[in-house]
Amino acid sequence: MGVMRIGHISIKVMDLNAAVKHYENVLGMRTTHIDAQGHVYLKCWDEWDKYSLILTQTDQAGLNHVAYKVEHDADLDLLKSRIEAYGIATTIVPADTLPFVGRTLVFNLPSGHEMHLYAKKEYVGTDVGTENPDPWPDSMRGAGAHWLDHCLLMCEMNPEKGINKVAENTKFMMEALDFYLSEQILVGPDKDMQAATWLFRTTTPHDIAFVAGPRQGLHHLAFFLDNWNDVLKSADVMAKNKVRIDVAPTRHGITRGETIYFFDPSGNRNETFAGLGYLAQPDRPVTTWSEEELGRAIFYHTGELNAAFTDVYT
Ligand code: M3P
Ligand code: FE
Repeated sequence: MGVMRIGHISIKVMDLNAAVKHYENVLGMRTTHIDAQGHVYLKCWDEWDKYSLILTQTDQAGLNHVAYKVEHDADLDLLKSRIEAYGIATTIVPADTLPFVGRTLVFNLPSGHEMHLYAKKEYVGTDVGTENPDPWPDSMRGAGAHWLDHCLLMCEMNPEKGINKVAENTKFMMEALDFYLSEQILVGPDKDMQAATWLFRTTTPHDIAFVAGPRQGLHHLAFFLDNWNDVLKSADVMAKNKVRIDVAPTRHGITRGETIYFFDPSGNRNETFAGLGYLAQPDRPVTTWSEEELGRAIFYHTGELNAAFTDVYT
């Protein structure tokens, strides 16, 4: 029932050909569709639905929308009334407004980011299939990302003006969409302001995260890898392809994830993220990180947060 997982992310790029090359050769995705307007749709080898990434050529980088898949079509009606009862306007757009996707519930998070919920997307199967499958396909290339794992959205926070969209988004996701809070960073004199939150519907530590910043935006989209070795290998792939690496391989204190951050050619930040971290259960206690341990929460080894990491985003 309800939201299952992240389904796709639609982002803006400034050089479509360079972007397609990046997501194909570095992440290892495959183009599955190009529509009449020239939008490119891609999937990872271990995903079974038609696509998890939509690229739109325009004059800037950033997010168009992020979409989550719900289990049943009827969930859309239920969630529509819950979101509206919460005070957020929604619309339902008909099937095939986005190619290969069923009717879709569209609304904006309190932060302003556009979110879609849908129940159906054309099934094409993973690259290893479902009959006596191999553990990985011969078609695998680049980092061989398994699937789109999560996204992190930057949300406006301005304590002087009493604005905290991280807290507003978090409350909304929990109360209207039944997300669970796994981890949070609390700041302020009374240590009661959520400056960042990690939320889940799957059994991984997060399917979405919100971090405070001066304006709303997209911090990164993350792709799942199995383990630390695969993260290191993905760094080799990035070097081979002259990809701009933002943060060399390290571990997050939060989620225990093993990570690299890097940029696509338009400056959208990507992450290759490995490790289950821990099995996220609905009844788990919330992990809280304090302002003093912020560095270690984000980059566990050095414990140092560089300003560019939080200030630079699309
Ligand atoms: C992650 C993650 C920031 C923290 C990022 C953490 C932007 O990306 O996957 O846990 O401060
Ligand atoms: Fe991440």
